[in-house]
Amino acid sequence: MDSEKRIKDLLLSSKISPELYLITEKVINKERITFDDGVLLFEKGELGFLGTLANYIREYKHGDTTYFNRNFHIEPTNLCVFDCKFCSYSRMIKEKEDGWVMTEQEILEIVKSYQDKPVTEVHVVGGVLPQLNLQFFCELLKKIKTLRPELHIKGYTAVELEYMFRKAKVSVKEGLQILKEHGLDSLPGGGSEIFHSEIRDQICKDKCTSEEWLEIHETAHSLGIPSNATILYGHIEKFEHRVDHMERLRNLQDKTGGFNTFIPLKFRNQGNQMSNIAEGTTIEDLRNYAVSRIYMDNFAHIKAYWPMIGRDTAQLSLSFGVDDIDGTIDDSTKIYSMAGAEEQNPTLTTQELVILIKQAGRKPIERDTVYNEIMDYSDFVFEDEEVEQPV
Ligand code: V47
Ligand code: SF4
Repeated sequence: MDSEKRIKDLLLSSKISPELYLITEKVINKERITFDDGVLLFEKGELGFLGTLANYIREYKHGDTTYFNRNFHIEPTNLCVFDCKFCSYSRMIKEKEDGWVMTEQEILEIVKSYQDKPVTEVHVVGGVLPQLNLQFFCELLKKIKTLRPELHIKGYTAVELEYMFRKAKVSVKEGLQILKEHGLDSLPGGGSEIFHSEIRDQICKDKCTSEEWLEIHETAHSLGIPSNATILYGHIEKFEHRVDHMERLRNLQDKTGGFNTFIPLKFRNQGNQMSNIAEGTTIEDLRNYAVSRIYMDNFAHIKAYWPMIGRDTAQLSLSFGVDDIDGTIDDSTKIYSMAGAEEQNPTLTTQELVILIKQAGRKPIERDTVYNEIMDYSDFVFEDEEVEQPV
């Protein structure tokens, strides 16, 4: 795809305003765009324009490569002491009848059930409960590693960690060090939502603050624990809140370089306290991926979480800055299907994921959690795959 020619044609065309022209020049010259530029892109950038810019960046960073990984999720509980207004997943303790809390044995049984499968990562995330404390998770990490030493454990959002460390009366650094010693390899990006207090105070006032979230990730990076970052967009926030969120992450990434990927998460409105808010359109999702790619110049990867947006939008997103579509998840994840995600039963086999990427004209590469290449599937033919014969 000649993204370079397309962006130069864009500059020569009379269709873009002088302000957008200046931003386009910055992108071509690989200069950083400002906060105001980011807001302007959201306000004035139409879909085709943003796609051209984002795809240009995506292709000079990664060419056609599109990453995926083979992982599974463990959600130890859906009970939670917090009360995030957007959460469809948590059953407050008072609604306990719909809730689950897994025992250590039940969690280990899930790990064992993947023993013969070529997964490289387990993602452990869930609600926050006092009994699921630092000691419980240390034991669990140790036992998972005993069962499967090579499995990468990506676990616990900053929200879970802040609560766990506070209750255990250890500092963030001590807590993370202890978890690392027991087998924790990286942190997922959840819990960041929207950092700006005007919004955070309305949607998730009682959980860890933005400053705490950033401190936990900064400390993790300083201890050699990489992490991801997310944004929950498309609800009551304004464009400037999205850019403020990205700005804080971009600044931290300048300092530490410890983030692997940025994952925009589309707000879904079923079964939560914000159901009165309409969900955004697919066009808004694609525009948001594109601005994320343009703004987050020091993040190597932008990930689209396909169970949330569905396979079609995931394919489209690959032309709007996204270079990673996460993993071959089975129905072990419930957070999103309960919120009304596109995929009610989010399962894609490796073969389906590879075909999905190829159909979008991209090159499927299986990665590990930290983006080491495991396998190039460009020319791989699956046993039962029908290969088109040249005419
Ligand atoms: O922080 C909760 C989001 C997040 C809703 O790091 C919702 O690889 C939309 O962060 N509509 C947790 N989103 C999950 C998460 C994640 C997911 C996939 C990969 C990675 C990674 C991280 O889920 C929460 C919140 O932002 N969420 N409810 C909802 N109604
Ligand atoms: Fe609890 Fe997480 Fe749901 Fe918030 S988003 S209520 S912290 S499970």
